[in-house]
Amino acid sequence: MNSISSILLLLLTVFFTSSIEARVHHLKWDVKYEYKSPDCFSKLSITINGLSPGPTITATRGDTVVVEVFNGLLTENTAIHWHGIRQLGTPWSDGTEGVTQCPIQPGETFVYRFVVDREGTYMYHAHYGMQRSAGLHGMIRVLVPEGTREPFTYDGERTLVINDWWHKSTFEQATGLASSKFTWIGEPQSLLINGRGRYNCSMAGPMDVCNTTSPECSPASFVLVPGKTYRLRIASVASLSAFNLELEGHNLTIVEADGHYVRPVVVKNLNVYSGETYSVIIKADQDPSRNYWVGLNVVSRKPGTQTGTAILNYYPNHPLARPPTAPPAGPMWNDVEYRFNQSRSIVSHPEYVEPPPRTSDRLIILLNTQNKIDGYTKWAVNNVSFTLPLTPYLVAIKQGLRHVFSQKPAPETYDLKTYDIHNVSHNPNATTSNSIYRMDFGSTVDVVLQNANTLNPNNSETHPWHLHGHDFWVMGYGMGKFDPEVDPKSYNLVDPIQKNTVAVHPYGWTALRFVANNPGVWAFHCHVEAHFFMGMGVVFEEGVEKLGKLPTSIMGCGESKHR
Ligand SMILES: *[C@@H]1O[C@H](CO)[C@@H](O)[C@H](O)[C@H]1NC(C)=O
Ligand SMILES: *[C@@H]1O[C@H](CO)[C@@H](O)[C@H](O)[C@H]1NC(C)=O
Ligand SMILES: *[C@@H]1O[C@H](CO)[C@@H](O)[C@H](O)[C@H]1NC(C)=O
Ligand SMILES: *[C@@H]1O[C@H](CO)[C@@H](O)[C@H](O)[C@H]1NC(C)=O
Ligand SMILES: *[C@@H]1O[C@H](CO)[C@@H](O)[C@H](O)[C@H]1NC(C)=O
Ligand SMILES: *[C@@H]1O[C@H](CO)[C@@H](O)[C@H](O)[C@H]1NC(C)=O
Ligand SMILES: *[C@@H]1O[C@H](CO)[C@@H](O)[C@H](O)[C@H]1NC(C)=O
Ligand SMILES: *[C@@H]1O[C@H](CO)[C@@H](O)[C@H](O)[C@H]1NC(C)=O
Ligand SMILES: [Cu+2]
Repeated sequence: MNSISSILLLLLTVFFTSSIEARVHHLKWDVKYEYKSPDCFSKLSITINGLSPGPTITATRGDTVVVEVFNGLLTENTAIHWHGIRQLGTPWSDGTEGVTQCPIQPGETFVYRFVVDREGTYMYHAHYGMQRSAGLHGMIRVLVPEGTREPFTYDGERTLVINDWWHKSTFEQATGLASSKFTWIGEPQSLLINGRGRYNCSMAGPMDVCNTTSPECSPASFVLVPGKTYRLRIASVASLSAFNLELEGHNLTIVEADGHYVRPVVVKNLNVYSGETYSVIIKADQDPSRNYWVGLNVVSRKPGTQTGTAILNYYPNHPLARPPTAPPAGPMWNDVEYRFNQSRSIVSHPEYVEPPPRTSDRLIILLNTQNKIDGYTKWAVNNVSFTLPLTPYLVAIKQGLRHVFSQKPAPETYDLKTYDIHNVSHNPNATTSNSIYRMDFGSTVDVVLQNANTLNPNNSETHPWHLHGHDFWVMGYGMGKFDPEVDPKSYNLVDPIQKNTVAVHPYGWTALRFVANNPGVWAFHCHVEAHFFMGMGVVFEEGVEKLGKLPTSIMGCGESKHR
C-alpha cells in the first residue's frame, strides 16, 4: 500500500470510529460439542467457535448486533437468549425457545438481530433445555459512545464470567429431575472463573480423564499494574449456585448492576446470583511484591464444592505465582441477613435516577413453592407448574391460534390468609399449565415474589428471578409474608435500582414494578436452570397486536406455519 492510501485509510478509520453513527457487528457462531477440561476433568461441553465461555460481544450503545448461529450439535436443538437486552422492537430475537421462537434444529442457521440500546454488562446463554449449564454462555459488554462520561473512572477493565460445573451430562441431569424416582443434580463438582477451575483428580473414577497439568485448567490470572484502578465486569451464568466473590485484600466498589449505575457501595465481598451482572471498581493498592486470590464461594446452599479460585497478579510478578495465603472463605453460607442487607444497599446512582411510576395498575403476587404432581417433584408459582407449549406464544398470539395454549388466566395471587410459608405445605399437590398473564399495554405492573418452605422441613432456597424484555424497579425486599396492606408503604419510590434479575431470599419477598410497554411475549422465571426446568416460571404478554409481520424464521414447529 502506498503512503497516500494508508493516510486515506487512517483518516477513514478515524472518521468511522469517532463518528457517533451506530455500527453493525456481524458475528458468525458455530455451536457444537467438544471435549473440554475446564476443571482438569475431561467432559463434553457446548462451545461457540471452539470456546466456552463463548466469545465476549463488545459493542457501543446504539449499535446493532447480528449473530448468525449455526447449530452444529448434531442431535440437539438450541436457541440463544441475549440476557438483559430488552429487544425493543425485535421480540422475535429474544431467543427463548417456546416463547419467542421455534428451536434451531441441528444443521440449521438462525440469525439474531438486535440493537444494544443501553450501555452496561450483560450476558448471553442457551435457552433450550439445560444447555446453559453445558457451557453455552458468555458476556456482552456495551460501551458508552466515546466522550460520554460515566459516574466513575478507571485505567483498565477485566471481565469475569462465573459458573458452577457438573461432570454429568445435562441429559442425565434433566432425566433425573423429570423422573418419578426423582434424582437431584447435587452440588457442582467445581466452580469456574472464565471457564477455569480445579477438580481434585484423585476423586475421579478409573475411566475418567482428569489431568491436573492440562493447560485448560490452569487458573485465570488478572494482571494489575500497581497503583492503577480497574473495572471488573462480572456475570454469573451459574446453573444453580448463589455466589460470593471476594478479592483477597481488596475492597470492591459496586458501580453497576444489570446495566444500571449504582450509588457506589464499598463491600468486602459481593453476592452474585445467577443471571446477575455487576461492575465493581478495585484499586491495585496492596503490597505489589505478591499475588492475591480471587475466591468464589457458594452461599445460600450448604457448600459441597471447593472454593473456586483465580489469581490477582501484580505486574511484574509471575502471573501464576501462588499467593502465600489460603483463598478467602467468604461469609457464612447461611447468613441470610448478610445477603439481604447487601441486596437492599444497592440503589440507583443519584445522577441516573429514573423514578418509577408512583402507583401501579395491577398487583400480581407469585408464591414460589416446591410441589408434587402425580408423584413427580416440581416447582410451582401459585400452585401452577409451568410447561412450554409446542407452538411459541409469540406466533400463537399473533396468528390467533387460541387452542395451542391454555386461555385460562394464570392466578394473580395465592391463599394469602391461610398458607403457611414457614412450614412444609399440608397439601403439596399442584397442577401443570402453560397459561400466561396478559398485560394492558402501557400499564404499570407490580409483581411480588413470595418465598416459602420447600418440601424439606426448615428449608427455603434463594431464587434469582429474571424478566425478559424489561428492566424492573426493585421496590423493596422483606422477610416473612408480604402484606399488601402494609408493605407497599415502605417501597422505595425515590431511587430504586432497575434490574433484570433479582433474588428472592429464603422465607422473604421481593417487590418489583415495571411498565408493560414492550410489545411481545416475555418469560419471567427463576434463573436456576433446574428450577425453571421443573416449572418455576411464568409468561407475560403485552401489545402483540402492535407488532408487524413476524419473521418466518421463528416458525415451523407445533402449529406455527411459515406464512
Ligand atoms: C483430593 O482427594 C483425596 C482423596 O479423597 C484427598 O486425600 C486429598 O486431600 C484431596 N486433595 C485436595 C487438595 O483436596
Ligand atoms: C496431561 O497434560 C499434559 C499437558 O497437556 C500432557 O503433557 C500429559 O501427557 C497429560 N497426561 C496424561 C496422563 O494424559
Ligand atoms: C476496606 O473497607 C473497610 C471498611 O470501609 C476498611 O476498613 C478497610 O481499610 C478497607 N480495606 C482496604 C484494603 O482498602
Ligand atoms: C443488617 O442490617 C441491619 C439493619 O441495618 C443490622 O442491624 C444488621 O446487623 C445487619 N446484619 C448483617 C448480618 O449485616
Ligand atoms: C396428592 O395427589 C396424589 C396423587 O398424585 C394423591 O394420591 C394424594 O392423595 C394427594 N394428596 C392430597 C393431600 O390430596
Ligand atoms: C410449623 O408447623 C408446626 C406444626 O404443624 C407448628 O408448631 C409451628 O408453629 C409452625 N411453624 C411456623 C413458623 O408457623
Ligand atoms: C394447591 O392446591 C391444593 C389442592 O389441590 C391446596 O390444598 C393447596 O393449598 C394449594 N396450595 C397453594 C399454595 O395454593
Ligand atoms: C433451621 O435452619 C437454620 C439454618 O439454616 C438453623 O439455624 C436453625 O437452627 C434450624 N432450625 C431448626 C428448628 O432446625
Ligand atoms: Cu429457583
